Amino acid sequence: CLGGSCKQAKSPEAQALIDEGKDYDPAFGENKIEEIVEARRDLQGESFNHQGVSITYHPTNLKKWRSAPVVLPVPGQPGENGKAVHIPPEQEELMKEKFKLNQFNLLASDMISLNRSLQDVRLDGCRSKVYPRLLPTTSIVIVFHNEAWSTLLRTVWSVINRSPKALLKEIILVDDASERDYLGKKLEEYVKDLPVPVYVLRTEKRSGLIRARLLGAEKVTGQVITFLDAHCECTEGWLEPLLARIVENRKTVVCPIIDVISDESFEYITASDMTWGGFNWKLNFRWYRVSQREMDRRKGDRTAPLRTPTMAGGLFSIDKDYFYEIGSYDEGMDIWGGENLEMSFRVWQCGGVLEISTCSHVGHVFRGTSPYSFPGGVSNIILKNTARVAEVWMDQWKDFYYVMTPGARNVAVGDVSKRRELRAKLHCKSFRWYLENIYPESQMPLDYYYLGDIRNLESRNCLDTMGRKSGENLGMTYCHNMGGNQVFAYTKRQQIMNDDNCLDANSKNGPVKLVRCHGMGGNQAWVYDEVDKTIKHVNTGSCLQKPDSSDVNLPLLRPCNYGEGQQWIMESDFKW
Ligand code: LR7
Ligand code: MN
Repeated sequence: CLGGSCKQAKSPEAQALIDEGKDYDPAFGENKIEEIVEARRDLQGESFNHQGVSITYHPTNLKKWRSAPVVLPVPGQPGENGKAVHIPPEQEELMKEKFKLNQFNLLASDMISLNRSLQDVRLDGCRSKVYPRLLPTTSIVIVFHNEAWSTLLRTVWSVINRSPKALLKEIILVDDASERDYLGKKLEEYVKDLPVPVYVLRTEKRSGLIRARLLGAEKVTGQVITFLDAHCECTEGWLEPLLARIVENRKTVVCPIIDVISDESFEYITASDMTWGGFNWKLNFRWYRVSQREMDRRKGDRTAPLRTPTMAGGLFSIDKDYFYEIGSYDEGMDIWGGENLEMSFRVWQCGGVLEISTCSHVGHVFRGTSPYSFPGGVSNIILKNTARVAEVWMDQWKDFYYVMTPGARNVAVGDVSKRRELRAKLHCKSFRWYLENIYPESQMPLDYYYLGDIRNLESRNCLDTMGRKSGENLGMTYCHNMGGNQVFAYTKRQQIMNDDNCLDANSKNGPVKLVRCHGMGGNQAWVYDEVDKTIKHVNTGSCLQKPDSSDVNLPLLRPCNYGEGQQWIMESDFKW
């Protein structure tokens, strides 16, 4: 739908531009380039020098931005308006074959226009928002390794089609040593004809997404760097709210809401605006429900920017100078993983702000498995990257990572002294400060008496989550001294917890379940008596007891009798 076919003319003047083929020039609608250029000129007196360029951030002069032209659906084309693509049964085999190439439905992706239309998924309150008349320009940095043509170029086109042209400085594609022919000369030729400057950089050898992004960032000439993954689709109005937050405070790192593009059908599915980023004891990034505390801080306004404890990592805007001031990335991290939590902790602990702008929506193809190789081994790489995060930023809370992830104790983290120096140089706050002020709802307890395994005095076996989920029974088995499922924290809030889950009982004879910790005491409050070694359930007054012969893996809750079967040892045999 290039040419004028999918563009809606807002005026005769606009129609003329479409007819001339200048249909990506947003010099119509409300977004007149001349107007912006002029406004920049008007405010010269107030501008300051930024990387040798005189620019003006002017947060009080507001206007309603519109990223015309609107991409209209092409009738008959699969996937328009973000709809699912259905593969006819006779192509199912081919579909399965192609799926393996990128771990998403490549056949479906290839059927969809690079310029496909999407719904405007924003909350009503977002559409009428005004933003500073002068926003900084941004360069988009997209790193990729063996990305599919259609997803990569659809990302690029969605940026071009849905960003106000005056704000889009350039798009920088960083090829991280891809092995696919079409990503060579063909890509370079293709991008030459695009209506905004698009550059292709290449890492000399596979360097991983972290170092690839650093390479891209070096070439950025815009005032703000916006990172995207290589399989995204930006929706109407995605960019202005991101840049506007940086105008308010240049130490703000802003993410859009990351919507889901189905890896099966390429359907565009809106994600919740009530979700923020957190992490578990393994230091996996996880989505959790936004806390009531944060809803209250925003006075219940779902269109207000959301302060998030962590970010997913792939999609965000950051002032270019601030990116370097705050330490860009840890160059000691390889291939994939960890950099998202590293930047999240660093931004918060070192005086920045990390937000999700709920008015900005960008879709991302989430997939079940990684399609590419991890030279050196997946787990080694991820464990090492994550250990670097723990070693530099988490103070004693790094113990949670190590007890939970036995493999991590043996990986070589490499030299982290530079990153620790950075932390000192920037006078960054402690992890305790972060947990107290930014993430009090965290899975990691602020204060705890004990972290380790819990062993029954009589059977000598250990409590074990058996890897079970919230709502399932607590288990018990022989002690393996490896941590993981046999590690529990006994907290000052009287919880006995492993990762997200707490021991929980709601009647005096059990069962004892693992239930997502709610932090409110109640059924999750336990008292460990160091003298008689009982673990007493506060609400029922019953005691935790070793399993009986009917089910040797099921710990019981029974009236207290102070026998050895109800005595527990909280002393770890393993060290980390
Ligand atoms: O060696 C590599 N070189 C690369 O250039 C490995 C990957 N890459 C590229 C890759 O082609 C892609 O464009 O890096 C990008 C991210 O890799 P993905 O898409 O395979 O990973 P992901 O979407 O699971 O990654 C999420 O976590 C990563 C941790 O390192 C990064 O932070 C990704 O940017 C991040 N993606 C998102 O935040 C999108 C939302 C996903 C969630 C939650
Ligand atoms: Mn991705």
